[in-house]
Amino acid sequence: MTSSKRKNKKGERVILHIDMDYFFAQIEERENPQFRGKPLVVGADPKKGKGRGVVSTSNYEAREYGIKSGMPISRSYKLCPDAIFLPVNMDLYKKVSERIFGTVKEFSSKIERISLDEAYLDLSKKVGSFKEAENIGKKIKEKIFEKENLTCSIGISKNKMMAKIACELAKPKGIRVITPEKVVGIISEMGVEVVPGIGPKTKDKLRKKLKKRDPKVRDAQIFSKEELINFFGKRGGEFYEKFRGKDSSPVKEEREVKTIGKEHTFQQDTKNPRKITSIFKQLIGDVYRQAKGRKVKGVTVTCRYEDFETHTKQTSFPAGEYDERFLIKKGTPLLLKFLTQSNKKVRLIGFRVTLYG
Ligand code: TTP
Ligand code: MG
Ligand code: MG
Repeated sequence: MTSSKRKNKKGERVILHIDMDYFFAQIEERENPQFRGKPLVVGADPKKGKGRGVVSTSNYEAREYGIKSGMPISRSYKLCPDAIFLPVNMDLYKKVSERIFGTVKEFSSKIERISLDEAYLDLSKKVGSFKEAENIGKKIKEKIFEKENLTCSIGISKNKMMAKIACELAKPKGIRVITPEKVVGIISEMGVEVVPGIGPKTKDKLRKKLKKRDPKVRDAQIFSKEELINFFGKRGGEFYEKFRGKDSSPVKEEREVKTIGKEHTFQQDTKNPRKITSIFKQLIGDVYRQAKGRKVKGVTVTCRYEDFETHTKQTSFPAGEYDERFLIKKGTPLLLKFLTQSNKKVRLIGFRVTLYG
């Protein structure tokens, strides 16, 4: 009997994480089968290496050249000038995503969508064992392939964090179960950055405290909860649990937060406040026109500096139908904070509204 055939203990959760493989690029391959097997990059126009903007994603062939999501498109062109470069066809990807997750929902209505290509399912009430959950996972994969001719990867474990880690380990095209008794052993051997919330800055602090270049979760387990809270504040307490493979966050069913947003990458990085605010107002105008007639309850401003460091600031207010001037009034102070808090030039700005209902 394999360990995944075990019966679940009472109160134990069974969480499934699904993530589509190289999503935008895989859709493009499906639409253009002649591109299969060749490196393919979806993102901004590379204009022979002089284009601005970033790589959205690429297929696995392109990843072998070192191409990654979020990388400047010009760099990806240098790494592989012969790749096929395609623009982002978001309308298509959204439609495909809706269909896929409509199918996934048929397996469990307890679903939380995280992005266009990713969701968590809580199967706790539906299955009696991890083996049963694995069978559901296999069926989901088959169904998606049958209906959409697209592959995905699936991870299953006792909580969201571990299910996502299992999914990463299964990529591409795979399915992986991490049973509760395997959780600590597996996470302990991974780098600390697998823990959600540990980005480059937190990792750097851990590096210094542990005097290790590439600290593993196992190394970070030497800290007591109090020490971690001292280092990182409230988040530290959460890290303590996560270093032990624990994550009690629930799968939050829909009531989908809808947002509408737009971004602008400057032709040249700039610090000119007049230029930046003028583009910013145009972005707000565009977003306002798209959101017209909808109730808005918050705004988010994104700023990416010349070194690619990217930050967001947001503010919320009672939901209502507001005019463009109101959005400018709410958004501008956030933008100004970005311009005053750093001497760096700005590469990209974005504006987004959160819709109500
Ligand atoms: P991911 O699931 O992170 O990546 P992926 O599906 O392309 O590849 P993987 O097989 O590793 O899961 O993101 C899903 C889609 O979101 C991706 O296809 C394109 C888009 N995306 C961006 O536009 N910019 C980004 O920086 C990232 C990470 C993703
Ligand atoms: Mg994906
Ligand atoms: Mg994803």
